[in-house]
Amino acid sequence: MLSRLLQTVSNRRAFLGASAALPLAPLVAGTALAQSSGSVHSATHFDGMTSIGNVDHDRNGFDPNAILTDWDTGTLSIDAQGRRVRSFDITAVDIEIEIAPGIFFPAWAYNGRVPGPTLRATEGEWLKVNFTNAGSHTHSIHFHGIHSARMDGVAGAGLVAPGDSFTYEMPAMPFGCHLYHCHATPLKRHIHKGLYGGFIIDPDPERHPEEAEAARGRLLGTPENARWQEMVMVMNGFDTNFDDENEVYAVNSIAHEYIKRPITVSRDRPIRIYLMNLTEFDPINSFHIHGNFFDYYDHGTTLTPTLKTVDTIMQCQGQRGIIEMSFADHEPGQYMFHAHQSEFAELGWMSVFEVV
Ligand SMILES: [Cu+2]
Repeated sequence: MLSRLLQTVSNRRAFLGASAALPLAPLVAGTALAQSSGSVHSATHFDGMTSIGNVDHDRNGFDPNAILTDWDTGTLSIDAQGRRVRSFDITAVDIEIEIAPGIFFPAWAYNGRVPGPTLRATEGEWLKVNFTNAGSHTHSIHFHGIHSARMDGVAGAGLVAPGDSFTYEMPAMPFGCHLYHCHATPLKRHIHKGLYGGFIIDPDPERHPEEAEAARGRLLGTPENARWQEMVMVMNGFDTNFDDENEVYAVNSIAHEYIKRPITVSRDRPIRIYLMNLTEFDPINSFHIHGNFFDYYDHGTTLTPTLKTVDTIMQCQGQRGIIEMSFADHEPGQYMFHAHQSEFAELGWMSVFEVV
């Protein structure tokens, strides 16, 4: 047991440069994030706390910088009954991804990315998710939301063999910060391989007259929402040697990515993070911010915070919530955020906000 443990620690540490001065390539200086968020640029600090080299995002086919804000709002139509119907297309594929410099992982991915697309809808709409399985194993999509047993994404209810398709239909209910994942067995293998993503349902202000302003602040496309610097962060881990333990941790899959390219945020606008935990093998993950406190909405299903003025929260696997904070009263600079499990932070789940 001890030798196995030591071997694991040795394996986990093998790819990390403990305190080297890093020759970081100047990546994408000033890359604009989509609409409402900030930008990402190459790091000047914290070089001793990260891995050496850079991941080839072009080869992966997705960029964690873009994943922060690239909501998939699908296609909206009105059906014969006058319902707002929002349709999404998701395809599962086998894909090898680089999760830390030189560390490749044989992933299963929705739409070729890990995490999968961040689906975003409005409370009360009818959702149609057209799922095609182009992978090598049977897969499904199991939504954390309200739906019938027939749409559950388990055996007999939307489990899809390679080459087949299925359309999941459900109401967009309840509003909140949700997620989806494959529910084929063995479950932990199918989740850990990368088949998961964010599922955000914005509140409909008309259904919440007492809290309409707060609801509009959440609803994508409103002026109230545009004030916010919104981003999605999926906490995940990767078992690169298939010993049922993670060797790499991250938010949005790429170890240390947001320390090499800090996420630029403005002091002038509040920050909202849709945070989900899809980490397999470890019972909990956590989020901790330096030099600041935040309000937290567990599952995002309320418009008033469930936790006020905290700087650390934990989530079990499948748990998620919304973090809201502001740097309005702070001096500009780099503020770290990371898992408060030190091991997770050292193995990749370490990030920085560049406050300007
Ligand atoms: Cu699967």
